[in-house]
This record gives sequence, C-alpha cells and structure tokens, in this order.
Amino acid sequence: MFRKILVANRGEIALRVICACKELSIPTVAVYSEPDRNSLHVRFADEAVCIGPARSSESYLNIPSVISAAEITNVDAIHPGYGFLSENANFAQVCEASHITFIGPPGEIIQLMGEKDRARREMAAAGLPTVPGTDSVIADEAALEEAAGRIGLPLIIKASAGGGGRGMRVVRSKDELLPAFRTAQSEAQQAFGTPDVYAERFLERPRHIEFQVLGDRHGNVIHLGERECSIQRRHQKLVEESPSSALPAKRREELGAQVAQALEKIGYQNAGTVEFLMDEDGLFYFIEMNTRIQVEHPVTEMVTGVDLIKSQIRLATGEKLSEAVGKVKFSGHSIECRINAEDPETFVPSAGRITTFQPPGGTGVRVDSAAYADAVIPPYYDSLIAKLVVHGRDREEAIGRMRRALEMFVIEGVRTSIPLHRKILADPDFAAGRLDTHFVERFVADGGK
Ligand code: MV4
Repeated sequence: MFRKILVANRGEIALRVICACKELSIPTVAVYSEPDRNSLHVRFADEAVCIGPARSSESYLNIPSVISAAEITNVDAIHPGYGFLSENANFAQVCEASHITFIGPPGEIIQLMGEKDRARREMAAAGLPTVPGTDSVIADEAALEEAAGRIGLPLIIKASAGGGGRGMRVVRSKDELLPAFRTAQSEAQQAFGTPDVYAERFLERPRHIEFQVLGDRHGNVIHLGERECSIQRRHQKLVEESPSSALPAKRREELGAQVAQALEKIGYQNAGTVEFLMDEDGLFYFIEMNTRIQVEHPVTEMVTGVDLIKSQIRLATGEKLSEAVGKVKFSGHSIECRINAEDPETFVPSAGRITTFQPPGGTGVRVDSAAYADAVIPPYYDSLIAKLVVHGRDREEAIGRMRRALEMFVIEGVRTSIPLHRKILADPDFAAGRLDTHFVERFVADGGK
C-alpha cells in the first residue's frame, strides 16, 4: 500500500479522498491556495502545504508547485480528484517520471481520450456504437462538404480538444455549414490551442447516460452500472441518479459488458466514465470518455456498495479487481442533487460567508461537503458546496427521501440552488422518469441555453 498520498484538489472531493485514505490508514498531504487556508481538507489532512495564491493557474493547476509539495512531503502517490490536473496527461507523466504514482490511468490513455475524435475512432474499433460522423478531424472545406453529405443535417461540429459541451456548433441548414465550421475552428483555437474539429449527426433530445468502469493493472475491466445525467443546465449537471429508468436490467448487462470489453481492448486502468447519448428509439451512442473520478460517483457507490475512491487507490497499487472490488451487486436506487452557491434563478455565483449550515441526515441520506457554518466560499473556484445523495429501495422511495432531505437542508449567508432542486423533485415528469437533456429549460427563465 502507499506510504503517503498527496491530494491535489480542494473542497468536497479533497475531503472525500482524505476519508478514503483514513479508512485505508494512509497518511495524507493537503495542498491549498492562500484563500483556502481554513478549509476542511487542510484541517483533516495529516500535513498541508500552501502551493500558491488564489488563481488556480498559480496553485491547483501549477504542476511544479504540486510536484514540489509532493517531493518535500515524501509522498509516493497523488490523487488528482476531478477538474484541475485530473485529466492532464502531461501531469500524469510528470508524476511517473518523479517516481510518484498518479492515481488514475496512464498518461497515454488520458491523452487518447482527451483527443475526442481519436477516442471516437478507437472506441468504435473496440466495438462500441458511435454517433454517425467523421472518423477523424475535418481537414478542409472539401472534407467538410463530404462529411455533411454523408452524415446529413442537422449535424454538430465539436472541438477535438473540447468535451463537456465546450466548443460545439449545431448546423441545421446548408448555408450554416461553412460559417459554423470556421467559427468552431477559431473558438477551438482560442480555447484549446488547436483548431481541430470533427462532426457527428445531431441528436435532438437525447438522454445522457454514462457507465462507471474500473480497470486493474492486469488487463481486467468491470462496469458498475450507469448514471442518468440528463438533468443539466449549460453542461453543468444538477441531478444525477442510478440506475437510469430508461434502461431495462438486460440492456444494462449487455451494454455494461460491451463497455468493459471495449476498455479491456484498449488497456484501460483505474476509474473512468464512458458517456453515451440515448436517442428516442432507445439506441445508445458513445460520445466521450472521462478518465477521472466524477462529481456524481456517489450514486454509483450507493447502489453498488463499492467505495470508488478506495478502489482507485487499491487498483493504483497493482491489486487485482478480484481483490480490490470483488463481485458487484446492484441494490436499490440513488439520486444526487448538486447544491451550488448560486442564485437559483439567475445562476450567478454567490460567494461569501455561510452563516448557517444545517445538513439533513437520517436513513439513506449522505452529504458530501467541505462546507461549515462560518466558512467563506471564495469566488475563484466552482460553486459546488454540497452533494446531497440519497438511497432508497426503489426510485419512489429515493425521491421521497430526497424531497424531505431538501426540505430539511438549511444554508444561510449565500444563495443556493436548493429551491430549484425542490422544484425539480416536485415535478410530475421527473417523478415519471420522463427526462432528456432539455428537461431543465422549463424551470429557468433563460431556457437554460
Ligand atoms: C451531442 C448532442 C447531440 N448530438 N452530440 C454536450 C456535452 C458533450 N459531452 C456532448 N454534448 C452533446 N453532444 C450529438 N451528436 C447533444 C449534446 C448535448 C448534451 C449532451 C449531454 C448532456 C447535456 C447536453 C446538453 C446539450 C447538448
């Protein structure tokens, strides 16, 4: 097992990783930026190192600072959490070159999945269904015309280095094609430093369903079921659940097995998420893969009983899946609400001091948070302050539990998304499982666009 782990993150996920390390009796090192000095991840880690000022690029994203902290404290592994350096292939490689285990897949796999057109190609070759589209970057206008003729309209142009909804352009008519291509290229260049784009048929009202996987260092990959993530606004997920009410048990097993088999072919290791769109006919299409632990991992933990962070750590030491995880059994239903410090109507971030923090508890309720009364939410980072997660024997029980937990969650001093979550949980379409990626538009003044 590792001697000591550095947690290269902040907020609730840093605390979540520290919890896993404590349960494994592994000492931890927190890193923090100046405004985070009073954070709970700093308090609960065994050691803490200040790595720079508020700005992420000078602290949590600063590779030399993080590696220096790791060397000074003599850790043998780094857990990157999500966001920040978690999907930075170069960082994973620098860790390995410094003889520090990066708790995640190898740098080459992160690199592969980060090039979204290449991920599409490789996953199709490994046997997953993909949305009809180009099998590489669109080289020029002739290739664009050819692709559009083959794919048909509407289509979507996506940045190869994008993902998570950044750098996308929908084309609905022929005359939009060339301008959309040029705009997408220049936006991709601006945002990611490369103009590479690819195209896919545009699905109008898909569901977003993703499979959780774990791989060991011996060529084995398993799936831990799916998460329904259709309830989102501007590519920020608001509510996630597992299982998806759109997927019969038999389909879950078939698709899950297909996903695990495809990832064994490419040599996937550690935790990952395979994202699919599901169309109105119930067909699944691979769109991209995330090579990190995700915000919404708790819903999978609740229905499988598997601690995904501990699994990541044990798999990174070289344990086999059969030892680290064993056979996975699914039980009941779980829902997560992401509570953000933001105005529930305008979504403007609401930084400031939390004066009251009274999270709910009781049977089947879990709150992952680094917030407390008197904590200050700094304006520099994302606005997630708590993940409210429930488990029930079935979806109906989980919904009832989430409604009462939302009713009993009191946060004062900053505005939060709790009122929006209460509305979503009271909605008849939500209760009936009638979801797609346009669900939230009805609840917000600007249509969520
Ligand atoms: C799509 C799509 C429709 N057709 N691709 C947005 C996030 C990124 N991961 C992929 N996204 C989409 N890709 C095709 N071919 C619609 C979206 C999309 C979306 C996907 C998942 C969840 C929410 C979404 C909201 C708007 C658009």
